[in-house]
Amino acid sequence: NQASEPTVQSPVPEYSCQRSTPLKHHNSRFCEAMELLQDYAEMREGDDNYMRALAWRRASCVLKSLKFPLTNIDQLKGAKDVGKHVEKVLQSILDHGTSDEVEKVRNDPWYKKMKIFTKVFGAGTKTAQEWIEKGWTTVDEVRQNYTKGDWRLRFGLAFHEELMELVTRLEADNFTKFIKHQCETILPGISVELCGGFKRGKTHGHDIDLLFTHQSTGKEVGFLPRLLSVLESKNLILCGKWNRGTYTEEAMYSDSKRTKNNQLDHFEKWIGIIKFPKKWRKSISEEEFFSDENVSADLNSYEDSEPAKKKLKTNELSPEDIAAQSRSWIARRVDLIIAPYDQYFYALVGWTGSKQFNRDIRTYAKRTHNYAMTSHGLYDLTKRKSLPAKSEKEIFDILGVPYFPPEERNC
Ligand code: TTP
Ligand code: MN
Ligand code: MN
Ligand code: MN
Repeated sequence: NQASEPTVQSPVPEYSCQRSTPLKHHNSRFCEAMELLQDYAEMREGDDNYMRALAWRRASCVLKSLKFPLTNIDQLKGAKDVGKHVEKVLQSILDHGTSDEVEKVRNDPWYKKMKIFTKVFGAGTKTAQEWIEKGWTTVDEVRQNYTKGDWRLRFGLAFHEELMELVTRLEADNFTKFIKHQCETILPGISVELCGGFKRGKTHGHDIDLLFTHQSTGKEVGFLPRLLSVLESKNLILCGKWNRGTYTEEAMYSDSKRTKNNQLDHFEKWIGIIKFPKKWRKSISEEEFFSDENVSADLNSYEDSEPAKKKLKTNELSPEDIAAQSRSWIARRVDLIIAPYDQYFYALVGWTGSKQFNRDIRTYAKRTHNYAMTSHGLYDLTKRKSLPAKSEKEIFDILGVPYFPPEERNC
């Protein structure tokens, strides 16, 4: 009967960016297991674990792109990224429904705590580890005992429960609509695009990623501070940080493309938490939406400061106090990113993701063309020149990768 079972097309394209990866696929139980092992490796230190994490992810991505449910390990013959260790885990799931290795990690007390703590906004693996070493086991315990931490952590802890509640597509659409409406007054012609997981067709997400650009390059300069002033005047900002853009083409040809504060790209952006009116969580009429319409903000008052810090100083209220207040809003994580138009389509690909899709398309660009790909552009390292693109499709064409729409980039 093996002959009648489907097998992968042979050979499977090596990079996930060369394959269609839909959101809903046929192998979620296998992928869930492998991504748990990825997760576990990512939490542990060292280059070996980093490589291990990537290996689990790549294997998971192969399974995600299969057009059929795996029923026999031989169906994977001809697939890259499926080594002996992966096969062992998959075989065990095929035979018993579970894998001992996976279940051992799932029940590992350290893993469980890391899982809880790294979900806190502002907490990476280092902070999570530090909390575990203090002997804390729940976010509540951290909240009662931890007094250090930057504004991210303080708000992340105080608003943890509601930030854990996933943002719905409807909420994301409502927020986008609201921002677009504000933009009409602030800077006509600015374009606003909902990116991230929602762009890839997810119905829920952990935040709202909005990418802005203006077709006449230069017009976008100064826009974000003005938008933030408007949001501030409407009392919609809980906390956040505005970062100036730090892009130089020069840096794209060097090995260290990361910014000083270890950000993934050099765009001007705001990362923060919005006070999301509860009425925006359901379908609402345009009228109701724009009823409290008075953009009276001083459009130039937003300074290069951390509004959260400013707030913490001028406000008597601590994040915990604010969280405890009776209020008509809930906290929602929002990223606002500004891209100059000549970098826009690269920014769009980068901020659409997935994270793994970006990794693979960048590795592919480097290995096959000696191009450095970032969210700012594509840079030919041999000829030392950049390769501009006027659409997403053009980027794929330059690279010689088949074009897949965002819904098929769920690697
Ligand atoms: P996120 O908002 O972190 O992720 P997401 O929108 O895909 O998922 P979620 O629904 O949970 O919010 O990042 C937005 C995009 O930015 C992501 O799709 C790809 C890109 N990105 C990277 O390329 N690498 C990264 O490390 C991160 C955090 C994001
Ligand atoms: Mn985190
Ligand atoms: Mn997102
Ligand atoms: Mn985000």
